[in-house]
Amino acid sequence: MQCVQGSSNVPASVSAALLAKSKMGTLKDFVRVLRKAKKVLVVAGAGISVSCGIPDFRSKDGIYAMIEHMDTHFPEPECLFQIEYFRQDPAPFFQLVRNVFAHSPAPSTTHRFLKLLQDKHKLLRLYSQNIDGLEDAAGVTKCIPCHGSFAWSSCMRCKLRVPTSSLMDVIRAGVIPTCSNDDCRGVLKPDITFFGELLSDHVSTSVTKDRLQADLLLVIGTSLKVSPVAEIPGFLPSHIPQVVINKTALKKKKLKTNNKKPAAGASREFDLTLLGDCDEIVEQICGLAGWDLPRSLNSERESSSSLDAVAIESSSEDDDDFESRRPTPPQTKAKAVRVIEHADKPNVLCFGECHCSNRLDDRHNDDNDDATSGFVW
Ligand code: CNA
Repeated sequence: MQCVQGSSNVPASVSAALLAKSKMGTLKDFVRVLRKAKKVLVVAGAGISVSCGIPDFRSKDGIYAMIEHMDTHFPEPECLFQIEYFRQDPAPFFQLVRNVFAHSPAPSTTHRFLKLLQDKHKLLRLYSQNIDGLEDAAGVTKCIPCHGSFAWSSCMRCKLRVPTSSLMDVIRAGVIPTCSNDDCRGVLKPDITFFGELLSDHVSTSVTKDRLQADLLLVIGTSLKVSPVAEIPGFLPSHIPQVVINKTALKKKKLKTNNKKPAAGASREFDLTLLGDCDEIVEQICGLAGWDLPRSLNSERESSSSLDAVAIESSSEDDDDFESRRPTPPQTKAKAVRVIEHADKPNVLCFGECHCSNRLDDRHNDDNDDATSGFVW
């Protein structure tokens, strides 16, 4: 990986990014950088869908905790998503699907924020680890669902593909869905990447191209425990500002070199960490930027909320002085949320309350979850 160091010969876009990186201590600094950004690369995970009623994996009330209460004999909850275990007995997986995916969730505020970035021609790419298809439902087309999608299922024998929605009645009835071809009857497995399966080559090809174009990285709602997606932040050139929006603090995963040893020297810290609920944080960001979130299907609920406005209107996305302008009628209504700064952690801001001591479920909090095969970058 080639890292760009500060020097008088660096291109203007790189110097701008270096400057932005060095000046990101407040939310306003970040909003200023975001307004100027033209190619935002987003890495997202299960946290952006929690408010849609889909639990994540590793939080204390996440799917791994649910699996521990199921009647299974797995040595680890992760085994439920291991392809080898699925081949032996797909029943526990479909039992979980019944509990978690049987409703019809709508996109979250964060999904709509990502659509907004796309509408503003700022989104370079969304690398989502989610399989729920809610990016699609929100209209985000510049999304790579790195771990596949639950929307379709394929027969494990003859590869017949069917929409998973057509199987939900069977799954809800507690029956394992099988292929409709009489001479086949193979198990129909949702087209998601299980642990032990390879990601599509398309993911690494796309990341390799995008890393040289991105001017800002946002990491939202992921524990960054699953490789290779977890390696994306460490793979981007070091001058690109990197910002986390999450409930738990993150460190960058160390990049492995070709001889599988972690690369030495690279910083594992992000430039700015915004800790709290991602929906609440993106609302604050939009309010400050004067951006209107696209309406959700469920817009009645939003319009009924009595919220303080923090919107600030500005004529140009490149306007450095946007925060000194007078607010025009608010575009985005955001709850007034307390933003907590920390003297000992200048690059961490907490929203609502202090989240610095938030932890994932202890059993899944280790840093060595290389469950999905890594890319060769
Ligand atoms: P994870 O390891 O469970 O991490 C989720 C992260 O999101 C944690 O750091 C949480 O602190 C954070 N988080 C939870 N709620 C919020 C919130 N409201 N606001 C901000 N942050 C929040 O899940 P990852 O995505 O990191 O792991 C990748 C796995 C999870 C992929 O293979 C997915 O397929 C898999 N997964 C996907 C879904 C889905 O599609 N919705 C659900 C559950 C698991």
